[in-house]
Amino acid sequence: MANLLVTGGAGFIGSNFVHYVVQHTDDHVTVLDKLTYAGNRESLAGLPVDRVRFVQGDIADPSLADRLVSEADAVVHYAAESHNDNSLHDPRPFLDTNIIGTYTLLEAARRHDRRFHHVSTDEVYGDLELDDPKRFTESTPYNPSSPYSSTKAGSDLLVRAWVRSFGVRATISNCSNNYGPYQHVEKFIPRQITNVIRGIRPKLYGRGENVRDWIHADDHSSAVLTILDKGEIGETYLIGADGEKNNKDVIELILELMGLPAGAYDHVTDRAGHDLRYAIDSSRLRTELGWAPSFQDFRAGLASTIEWYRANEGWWSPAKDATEAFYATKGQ
Ligand code: NAD
Ligand code: TDX
Repeated sequence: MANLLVTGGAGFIGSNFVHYVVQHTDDHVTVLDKLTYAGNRESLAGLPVDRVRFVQGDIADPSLADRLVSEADAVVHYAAESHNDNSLHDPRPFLDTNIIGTYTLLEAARRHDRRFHHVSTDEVYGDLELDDPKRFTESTPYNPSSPYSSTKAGSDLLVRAWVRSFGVRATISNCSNNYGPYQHVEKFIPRQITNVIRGIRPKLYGRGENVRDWIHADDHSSAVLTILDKGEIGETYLIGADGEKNNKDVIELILELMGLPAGAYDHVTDRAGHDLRYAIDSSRLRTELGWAPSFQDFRAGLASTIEWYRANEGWWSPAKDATEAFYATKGQ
């Protein structure tokens, strides 16, 4: 049994991780979350109070970070500004949270010699051509494209430096695109599902050829627990489930599963600097640590995600109008 400090635990992947930990381990969790527009306490509703404690606060607050890190056995660091489109509009919060916030936590982990796991993204590697036979591996050079991905790359490099210079016991994981419950309606899949529920046509950026490598959030959680348990200090592990799909195919599948014709969507203004393709080779995690994903069927996983959004309109509805109003100002 361990005490985990989970930063960003009221966000999409962090909250799925907390649910997963409660179901699959005896660990106790303290969530540290600022509750930005992306955080939602309702995502943690129903969890046992004797297992999960919630603290509202900023990871970049040194005294709060110091106290909570000192009370934990291990830190699992999810908190971030996470949306590429927002980073193109206003990069500053991405620097404050992803860079300074990570630095603040690392300093606390260093002072108290705490195990640290840093959750990052495949976007640090830039993008691939559609026909490139190679996929990202742990040795692919960093080449981030957006303010979001460059701040995540910066945070990864801080973790590596704190391992080497100060002996912090840290690991890093870089995961591909997640889907599942509790994802904010600004993101691609929930935006289209909730558009259809609201009678709005789904919105595809550009021609929709861009490929993302989809993984269910529960598979991301099981991978992070595996790395916490068996990962080698100082090492990086790529997390992916061989789920490459282009955006057009994903929109058409959502429309089919929701009973609408395949062409019932709009092409809208493309994202500036839009990464073409991400693809993960997760061989290292599978062969060295013995991890494997459970969700192999994207169609079934997407269908249950659609059901979740249909059943939980009260969770996503308050954010929907403001999100669409923001996109409308960008022609998206
Ligand atoms: P999210 O935006 O849904 O959640 C982020 C959470 O962090 C929110 O609850 C927010 O309130 C909190 N937060 C933001 N700034 C904070 C601060 N300064 N102090 C404390 N809390 C703060 O993001 P997500 O999609 O769940 O992503 C979580 C992590 O996983 C991020 O580090 C992201 O880079 C990484 N990641 C995401 C994906 C994906 O597909 N979404 C894929 C790979 C990696
Ligand atoms: O309305 C849309 N239409 C559209 O075509 C939106 C919101 C997105 N898109 C496209 C852009 C991307 O090619 O869909 C794809 C996925 O977009 P996002 O959901 O914004 O995800 P992405 O930019 O790929 O980044 C996600 O995966 C990696 C997460 O948001 C990051 O936090 C994570 O690091």
